[in-house]
Amino acid sequence: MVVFKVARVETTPIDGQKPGTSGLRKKVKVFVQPNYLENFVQSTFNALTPEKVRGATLVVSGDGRYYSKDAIQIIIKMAAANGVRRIWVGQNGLLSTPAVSAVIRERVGIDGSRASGGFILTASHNPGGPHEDFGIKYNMENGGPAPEGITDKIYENTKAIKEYFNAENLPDVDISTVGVTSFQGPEGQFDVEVFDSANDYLKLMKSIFDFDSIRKLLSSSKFTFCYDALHGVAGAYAKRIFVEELGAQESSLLNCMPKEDFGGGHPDPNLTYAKELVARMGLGKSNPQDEPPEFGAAADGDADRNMILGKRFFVTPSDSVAIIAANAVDAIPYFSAGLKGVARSMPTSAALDVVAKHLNLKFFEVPTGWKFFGNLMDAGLCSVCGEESFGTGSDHIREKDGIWAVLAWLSILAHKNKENLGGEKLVTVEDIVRQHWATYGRHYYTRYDYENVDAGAAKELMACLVKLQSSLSEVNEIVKGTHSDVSKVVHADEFEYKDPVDGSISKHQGIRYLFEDGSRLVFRLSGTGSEGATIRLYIEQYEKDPAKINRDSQEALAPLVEVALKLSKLQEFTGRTAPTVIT
Ligand code: VG1
Ligand code: CO
Repeated sequence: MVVFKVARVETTPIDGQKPGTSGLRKKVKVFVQPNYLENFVQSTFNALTPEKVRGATLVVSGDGRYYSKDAIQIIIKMAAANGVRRIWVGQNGLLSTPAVSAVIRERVGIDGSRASGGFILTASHNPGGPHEDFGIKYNMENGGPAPEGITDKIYENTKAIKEYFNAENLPDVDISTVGVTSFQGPEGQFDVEVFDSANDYLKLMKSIFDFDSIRKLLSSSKFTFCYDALHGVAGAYAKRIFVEELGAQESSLLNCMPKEDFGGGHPDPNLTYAKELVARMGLGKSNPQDEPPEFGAAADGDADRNMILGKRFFVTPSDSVAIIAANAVDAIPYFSAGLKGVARSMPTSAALDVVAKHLNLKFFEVPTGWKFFGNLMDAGLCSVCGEESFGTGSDHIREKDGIWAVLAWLSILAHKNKENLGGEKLVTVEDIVRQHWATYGRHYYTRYDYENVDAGAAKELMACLVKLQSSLSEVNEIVKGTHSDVSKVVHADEFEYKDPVDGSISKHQGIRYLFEDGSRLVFRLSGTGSEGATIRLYIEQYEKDPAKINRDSQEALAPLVEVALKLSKLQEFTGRTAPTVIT
């Protein structure tokens, strides 16, 4: 057995290591600077209580993007030197973000050990490769992202760090082969266990969904299916789950080979970046040669996001979580005893609110970022939750879960088509959504993203929007001057959240303009970008009248969009005449 020594390495603080909405994300060229990753990892160890490090079992894996393999070796050596007992690594370093959460919560090692946390190496939906992004975040014992209390501490530590610990003579561990490698250090044995990336996650999915009924749907000749992993880590699960377990055709998988640079693409499942899927589903500009599949879905780099499509039909993520919540008890065995409650992030549309009201469910509105759902779930207050940013999930883990969302939709389709598979016409994705609107009303919704805007200009724009909030009469003058038939603003503020479980307060979580008819405009700066600033503009309008629920959403929202651009003076501040992405 190799015996390793612990070296104390001197270092100095590096600027800008403040974790954002979901961890630290920077260009690879920033991460590869001497001590950059090391400082952050040591600062994380130092932010945890000693028993979560010394003698502990930690998971280290990610979406497989460029620099992951090097980063895993660095973290293994530092963990050994910091007295960690065991590191668990998904084969080839691959684990989706939801799978890491599942592994922390559920997996039991061969020697009965359980993990108390883990590092996820991903920059999620940001592109990968030597010139693109890398990222790292820490998840806690409950399988969820570290709460702000911890991420603040990590950041403080990065500003004062003087030293880190490293097992310099520990050889690189082969992470391509399943098995355990053991080493001997000053404090005893240290193990690295490499395990199958999909087993634990698959087991969990089988305990939640009725795989038999989904299999009947997917193997029926009437139902056609397509899944696009955008070369992200979802590919490590898709074949196993959709093809081998559930009987989908292998040809229904697109871009399911994980790649370090995501094939040069932007692994973000939306109508702009999931081009191939969008075209195949008949949503592109030109008509596809073949009849589009009945159902299509995509994931982001780390497979926690999902986009759900029907034939020539797009399901907004805000509608998706509402529809899942409305159908969960009937269609998904895990929820058969009822939902404990539901939650959404603030900018997500109020479609879920209406379902919660109808079904008399507890309801919560939290700031953007999955970490805020965790406390509610740990306290047994929330079963299903979602974000407008293509994130949907439940209390089976503490991350959003892209494949879970697809299985949830397939379960709903299987349930609605139970008696139909031999019959004439299937109940389609579009039918389900239109039926939902007819019952609950429709929340027209769109998000405009202005990516890589000058950071100073973006800050100024936000400051002006906040200042404007002090005079609603001035606001309404602008509103009415732009479009007289747009409703009036009755309340404007910056969203502030008090966690109902631990009482912690999060301020400045987005600028809101709330209208008399329930419409909303929300402005936020992204916390996940790695360069410049990204301004997000969220626009929503509720329509209850069944005669008006089938309009084109961009058309229906055009007046509100115009108002938003006027209020924010967006073009003046940024010089942009059009958003980078519309979802
Ligand atoms: C974005 C989304 C947010 C999501 C976050 C992480 O954050 O808006 O809803 O939770 O990404 O998702 P921001 O701060 O850029 O708006 V992922 O898939 O990057 O882990
Ligand atoms: Co993601």
